[in-house]
Amino acid sequence: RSGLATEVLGRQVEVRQSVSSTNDLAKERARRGAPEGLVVVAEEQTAGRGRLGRAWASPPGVGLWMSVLLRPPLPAPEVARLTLAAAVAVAEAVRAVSDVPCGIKWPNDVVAGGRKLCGILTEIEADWERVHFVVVGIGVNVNTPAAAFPPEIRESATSIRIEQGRPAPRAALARAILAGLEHAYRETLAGRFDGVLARWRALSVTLGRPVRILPVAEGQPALAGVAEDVDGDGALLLRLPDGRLHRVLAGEVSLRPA
Ligand code: BT5
Repeated sequence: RSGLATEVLGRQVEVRQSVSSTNDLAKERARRGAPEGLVVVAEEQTAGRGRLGRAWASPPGVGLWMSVLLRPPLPAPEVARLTLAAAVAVAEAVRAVSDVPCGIKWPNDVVAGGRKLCGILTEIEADWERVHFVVVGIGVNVNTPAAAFPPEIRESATSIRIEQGRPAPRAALARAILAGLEHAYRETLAGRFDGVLARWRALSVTLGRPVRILPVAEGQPALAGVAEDVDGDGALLLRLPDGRLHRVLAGEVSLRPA
């Protein structure tokens, strides 16, 4: 258990040198009946994934590439709450183990100085009756030097080490994230997601700002407005210029500053 301050998350931990994706390994374990709380961590991912098939750069030895298996008794639409809970856990953990004043960019990024420090990929396996399992994948650039990022993200990505000018302990960060996520998970299951949402709002760098929504699928409108709030399903409420409130679901869009 190596000093974990959690009861459920991390009661089984699988540490790997190199995997394709910790989310894929966690899903494989889940399908074979692995218990809730399984954590998969790898030094390196050779095919780390973001949303919508995007690649996640996961160089060896410098990042925290981690997946958490949950079996939440929640209806599928409420599973998005766990992504917000994870973002809160990461942002608070980064603030606890470093001097980096990070914030949350809706829906799933933790950012510092406008650059991406962490991405979260929540994957769900469910049928029409129930949610079988959820894998929350968390990627944090902890000690990544700028040169280790692929050229195409060198301007948009950052690490704790780049931001504070010295490295941060990966194990302590992982423990803090798991403790925070376990707490937020309990609160969510106990019907107290409001408290998690309040912390999400306090850490948000999106709310109150003008944003543009870029469509990621054919036929979606491009929209501009002011990010007014998020709702209990994690959807962004966008105030349009004509005064209407438009609800935007994560996964459907890409967000840019206006
Ligand atoms: C995400 O997707 O931000 C979710 C990333 C989740 C990664 C974790 S690591 C553990 C687990 N196992 C996995 O295979 N995945 C999870 P999205 O919002 O789609 O953002 C992806 C975009 O972020 C890419 O298209 C790049 O522009 C950028 N990007 C890629 N690698 C990055 C990095 N290391 N740091 C910052 N930005 C990155």
